[in-house]
Amino acid sequence: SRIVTVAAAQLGPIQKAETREQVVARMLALMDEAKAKGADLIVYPELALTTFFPRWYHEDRAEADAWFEAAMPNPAVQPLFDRARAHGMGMSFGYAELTPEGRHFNSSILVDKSGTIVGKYRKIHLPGHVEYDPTRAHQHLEKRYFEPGDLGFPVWRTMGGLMGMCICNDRRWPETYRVMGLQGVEMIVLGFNTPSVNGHKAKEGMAQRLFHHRLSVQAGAYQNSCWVVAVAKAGSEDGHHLMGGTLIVNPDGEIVAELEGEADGVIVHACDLDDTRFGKQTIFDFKMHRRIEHYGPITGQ
Ligand code: CDT
Repeated sequence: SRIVTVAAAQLGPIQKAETREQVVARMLALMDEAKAKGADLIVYPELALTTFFPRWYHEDRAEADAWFEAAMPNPAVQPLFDRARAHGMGMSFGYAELTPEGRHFNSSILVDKSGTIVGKYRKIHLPGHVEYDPTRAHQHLEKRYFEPGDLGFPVWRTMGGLMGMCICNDRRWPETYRVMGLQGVEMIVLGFNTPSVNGHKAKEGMAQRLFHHRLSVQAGAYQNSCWVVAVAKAGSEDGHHLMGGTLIVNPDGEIVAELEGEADGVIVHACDLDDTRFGKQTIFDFKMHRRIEHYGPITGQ
């Protein structure tokens, strides 16, 4: 067996006025709790360091740069890197990335147990819209503030396995998992910020949103025979509610751990990466069973 003991570290709400330093203090407390529970990898949500700022409209986009990190690590997050290394723990979290060339991405990183950034992912499926939309119950301006990721869906051999990342809306797209599945991915980690109501569709409430969330990650895990660790930022941010639903799914698509509630908290599970073997060698042996001659329309051919 090859065990990765993973902690899914949900963050409760982060208000607009909260600083990086305040959030990092909360993340450190979760990291210590994860360590006490035996974790060797901790996973935090999408845009973990700030409120979910794409709900706020800045007419002048440059103003929104205050939500972005121009360097990673930087002094505000250095304590996370130091503590994780001291604990001998890997880590993944999401943040808004501002590159030296002035490009903007919704990104996440994978940090190994020595504190080295071994992987970076830039969110590919950006939901929402570019301009202020008065017909919506709330704004979702990811398409205004970020460009689509340009790094594809790589996987990394680290911490004893083949690891991949995606972010929030990506989890609803089967292609996300399959591109990593084709590279043999054994564990996918992802963070999300999902408003508990649909800004367009009044009838889609939290129960249905939680259902679609579980459906997506359970299907992705099963159909690619991999572990999926999905971590929420949850609760009411300045009156805007985000659903919870932090959970860990095994390669059979079963939920093995799920966090109750919408506050800061961790769930820990010992994931055996060898449990991915059976599915990958049988029904989802892609080399043996895929019929790509019929898949052209998926890639626009
Ligand atoms: N952060 C993020 O991608 N949230 C989306 C909300 C979809 S509604 C615009 C999600 O897929 O959960």
